[in-house]
Amino acid sequence: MQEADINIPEPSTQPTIPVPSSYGANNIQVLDGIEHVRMRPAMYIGDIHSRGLHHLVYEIVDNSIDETLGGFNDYIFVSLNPDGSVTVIDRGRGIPVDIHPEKGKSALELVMTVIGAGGKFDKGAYKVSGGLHGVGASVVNALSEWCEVEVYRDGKVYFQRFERGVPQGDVKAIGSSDQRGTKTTFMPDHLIFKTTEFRKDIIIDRMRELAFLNKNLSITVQDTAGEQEIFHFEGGLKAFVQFTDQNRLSLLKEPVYIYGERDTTIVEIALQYNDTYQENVFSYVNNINTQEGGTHVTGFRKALTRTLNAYAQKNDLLKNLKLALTGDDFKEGLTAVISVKVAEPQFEGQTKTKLGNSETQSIVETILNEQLSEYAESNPNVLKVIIEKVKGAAMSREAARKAKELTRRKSVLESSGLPGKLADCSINDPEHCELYIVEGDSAGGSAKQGRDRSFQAILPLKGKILNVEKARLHKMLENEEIKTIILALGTSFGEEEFSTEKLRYGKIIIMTDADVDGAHIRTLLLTFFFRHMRALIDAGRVYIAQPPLYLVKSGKDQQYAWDDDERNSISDSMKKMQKGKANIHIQRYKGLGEMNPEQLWSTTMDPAHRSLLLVSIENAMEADHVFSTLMGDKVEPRRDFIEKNARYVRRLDV
Ligand code: 0RA
Repeated sequence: MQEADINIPEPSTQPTIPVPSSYGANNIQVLDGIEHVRMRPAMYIGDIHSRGLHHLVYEIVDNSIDETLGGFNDYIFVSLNPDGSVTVIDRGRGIPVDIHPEKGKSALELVMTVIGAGGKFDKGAYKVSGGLHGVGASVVNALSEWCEVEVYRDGKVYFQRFERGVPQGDVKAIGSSDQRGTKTTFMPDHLIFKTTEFRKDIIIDRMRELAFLNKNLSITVQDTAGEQEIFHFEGGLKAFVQFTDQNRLSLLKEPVYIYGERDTTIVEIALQYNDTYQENVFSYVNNINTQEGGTHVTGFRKALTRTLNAYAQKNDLLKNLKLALTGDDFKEGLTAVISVKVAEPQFEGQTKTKLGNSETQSIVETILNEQLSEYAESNPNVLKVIIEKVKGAAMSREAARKAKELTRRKSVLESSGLPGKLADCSINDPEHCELYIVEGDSAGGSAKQGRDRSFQAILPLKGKILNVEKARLHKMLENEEIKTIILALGTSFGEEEFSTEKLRYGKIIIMTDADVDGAHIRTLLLTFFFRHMRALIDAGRVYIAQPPLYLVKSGKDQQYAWDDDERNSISDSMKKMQKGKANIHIQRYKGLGEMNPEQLWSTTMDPAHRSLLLVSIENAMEADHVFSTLMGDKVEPRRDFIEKNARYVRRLDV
């Protein structure tokens, strides 16, 4: 897993950074807006760390995507410039520059300075909006040291410059051009952001995704060295599904592809089956990843189950199967991308990433029913393969049920007892309780002695847990370590029984050694949570403990260091205090067991001093890619991945 997927929680207060006050009294409202954005940036872009920083780029690109959705733009160029600024160019209609009759300012200036003005201009039918997106270019402008916009329109080039959101003069024509489009360059403000360093891989992930979702669009990303990568997929979602499954063995020659329109809704779906047991369904509305699903996904599932079931019945493909297929049987090994374009999307749910429009469900359902039946009729051999896979899932479901019944006694997972290895905490209020999942008995011992037993519980794991990426459900439930974890959490397990409400701890903290084995166990645990208890990650319940890597000692002075830079600066400063005569000793902690209980408490478990990494899944597609690469069957892509990501190896759980 890369750094991109693990985010440090946002501090609740932001520094107050006023805007320069050199801008005329009639602009008070505009200034108030800009000042508010600068005082509370997290309200607009999520946070002021790497995630929020990259969000700036997405905001600008989203405007170009709106032009694309309206049918006016087929090209986006994103450049990470050597000076740290970013340039985004499109070939859309260009932001209008004429003077707004009431405001007396150019439309361009209004778009760039009035918070929320973006939405007041009709930019086409399928506007990107929802979630954090759609706050507009003005927010990016307010959070930039400077920002320059060039508009190519009416044979001319127009230009306007802003500093910390404030126009440095009116828009003016600076040349002629036969092009149309918009070029925006902005320098993120280091007074606002904790980091102003853009990461090419993060930008590329989103640009690739956008290119998959808009097959007529070509996106070029240029890095600081001038290297370019072009993303353009004529196969669109088909290529997206193939990319997702690149590390898995596909059962179909190529994905099934569905496209249809009704009223103003556009539906696009690609799906295929592979030889694993996981389901990977990614859904989008107007190019926004709907993490929480919604009506379009419901419509998809209903139509898939119904159409395939009807086809199998009609063609007598289920004759040896003595049980009825259920919806779950169609999920094993399914990879699908559902992308809908909806004129007025309603976003609901905790993170506003769940589509609520009820008409969309029946539109998706109808289009998929019709076209998948047609596809089935003309591709009987493909359907045979799919139905065999589905039957396999049904039979394994049945086998698991029988095995459970045979043993007669209540399954461990249904029993109310807690696992013997768990050293539970004494208070009962889950919100205030923490479960440390600890690698190995010796570290478990230190943790048990070092903890605050009132609210911290310790669960030591013996060895490696099962790699769930390669195992069917009932195999997983035979695994002792997995059973122990499920029991300790109290959530139960499986589609129907699992419930976050029964979770016995507010925080689940993975604490492993800082070596290769520890990293492996951490990845196995994260794979388990990602594939089977995703709701816990989405609810912000899963954390990674951060034990220090070094103890730097000089006489009585002892300080911990969490990375090499910190170690060096500590030992440098010890030398300076003691005027170069210091006798510095550095201890590298390889395992948690090397720390005594007090050390483990004070560095890693004490809420007043520890730092935890919150595990969050920003991009489910990317997370799936990481896990399938790291934990899947194919060796080659795993090696490539590790080599490519060697740069981030400190955070990469291999
Ligand atoms: C408002 C109205 C029109 C286009 C745009 C905004 C526009 C904004 C951005 C931001 C980046 N690229 C953009 N391209 C267009 C419509 C103008 C018209 O009718 O010609």
